Amino acid sequence: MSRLRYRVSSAARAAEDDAADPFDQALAQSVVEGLSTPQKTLPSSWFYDDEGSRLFQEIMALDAYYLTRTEHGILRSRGDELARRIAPDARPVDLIELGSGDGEKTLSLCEAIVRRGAVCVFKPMDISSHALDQLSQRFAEHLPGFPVQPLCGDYFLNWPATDPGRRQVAMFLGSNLGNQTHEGAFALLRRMRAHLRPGDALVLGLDLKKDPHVILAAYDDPEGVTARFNLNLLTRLNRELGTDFDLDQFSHYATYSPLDGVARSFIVSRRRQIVHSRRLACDFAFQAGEAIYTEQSQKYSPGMIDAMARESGFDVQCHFTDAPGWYTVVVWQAVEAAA
Ligand code: AVI
Repeated sequence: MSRLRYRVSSAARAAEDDAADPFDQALAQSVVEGLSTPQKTLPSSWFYDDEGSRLFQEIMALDAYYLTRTEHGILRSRGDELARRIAPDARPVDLIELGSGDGEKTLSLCEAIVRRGAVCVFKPMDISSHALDQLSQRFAEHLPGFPVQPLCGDYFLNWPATDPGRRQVAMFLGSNLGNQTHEGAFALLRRMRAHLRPGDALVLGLDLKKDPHVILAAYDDPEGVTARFNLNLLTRLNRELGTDFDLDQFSHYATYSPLDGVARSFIVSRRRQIVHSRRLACDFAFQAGEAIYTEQSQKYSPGMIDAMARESGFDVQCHFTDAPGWYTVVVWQAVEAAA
């Protein structure tokens, strides 16, 4: 085959691939911005393509990743007390879960709500319609008759309507708040607060500060699943933005600092190299050892959590914490906004 024919057919194949993978403007913009600053960054929200979501499921089942099983344990063992906080009186409840996933963690809590005899509609919200289908199936199988009204898409654009006689209880579990920066977390809490009325509640699952070795191992597991999860971001960029990242030339690096209680993940360039993006028509230069900051996971102290509640318009109702004090599920109540 002549060089020219080869170039034409590979360009045609690239065009076919591009047609199969729609161009996400927001992804393109955040990559161009994030890889053009002196400290390269890519937001962790881009981890969750199909493969990233699958790898995250694998992470949640790892021995080293204590967060999920500890949170499940609290929801199961303290479910009846939590149900009492969620439905303290005869008012019917709208239980609105942001980022519900497939509902595995919430099922036991809803079982406790049923045991309490509370009237409740579960309104799970997620960006994955597949996860919401799995959730609906799970509830139909294990808790038939329990009202579930899934909502797919942006939490705040799709916040469900309610009426004055019902108590809204928002839930944000899985330590997802910890993936936000300090300012981002406050912004998110205030947006939630804006949808709630005084007396409504917010249930949060948050990871606590603990032995730094335990935290670091959760983000640097010996099986290498977290490394694959982190590096999958580059595979996504190769597919969706036509970049030519060579995954063998990058590595996963995790840190945890007890000073600020933040676990951080990076993708480190193993050598000096230039990565080209066909679809963005630009190059990104990497020095040997240069790192892309891809994720932060905040670990909290009980004092930080209480201060966060006060500063975002809530009163702390209670903390449900596991025996070693590794993880907590907190219930906050929305207070009247100051005049
Ligand atoms: C989704 N989020 C709370 C996880 C965390 O622990 O920060 C994401 C994760 N990243 C690496 N492992 C898990």
